[in-house]
Amino acid sequence: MTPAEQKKAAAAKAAEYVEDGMKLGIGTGSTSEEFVRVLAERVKGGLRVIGVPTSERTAKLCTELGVPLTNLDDTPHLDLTIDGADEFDPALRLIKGGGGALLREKIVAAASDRMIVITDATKKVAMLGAFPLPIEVIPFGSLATVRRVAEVAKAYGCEGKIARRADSYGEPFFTDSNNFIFDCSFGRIPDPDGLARELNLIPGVVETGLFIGIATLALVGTSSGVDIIE
Ligand code: ABF
Repeated sequence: MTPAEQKKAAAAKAAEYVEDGMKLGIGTGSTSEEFVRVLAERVKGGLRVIGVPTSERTAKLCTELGVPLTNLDDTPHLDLTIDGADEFDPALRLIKGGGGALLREKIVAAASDRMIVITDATKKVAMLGAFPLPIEVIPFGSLATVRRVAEVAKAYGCEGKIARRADSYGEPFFTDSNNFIFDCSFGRIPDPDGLARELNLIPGVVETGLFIGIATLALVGTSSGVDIIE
């Protein structure tokens, strides 16, 4: 299977974990979009679920396809979140945020009893870091914040280019919460737990794309089927 087919297969498998009456967190990205399509078919067939989308983009697709939506103010406790990832390691630690939705993704996943990650096989790595780590930063004083990010990262064995994300017109990219994202090309992150903990203590850092201790299961499309990793 191609990576696109692997994403579809992982998304279809994830739909098997959705039960009638569930309150769902619904992720962002191309794999999550495949999941929304499968979920919408099941909703048409009578499945009763309600979802909290992790981005405006996902909300739009759900609305177009008839997946009922709510928000965390009305529904603060979710049964299950299903979302993609940019990388995951054998301990199910993730890098997310390539799509810019990491803050809402983490809030929604943290409000859920379980999080299932759906990916193609290319996302599986022995060590996190080849994918640039996104860090969401308050615009005020962002360069000072990022200077501190670089110092902390260095102390955890991570060095490399840190660049503010731009949109397709070269303008600063703003998240759904109106913050900047800085992409950190570290290459390798030897201690993701320590790095995540320390980065979250820096004033001005809103969240990092390191999801640690959050995912409970990964459904990974491969050339021959879907691997289930716990
Ligand atoms: C979201 O979409 C992100 O956290 C992650 O960056 C990305 C994965 O994208 P895709 O499913 O398109 O590979 O889940």
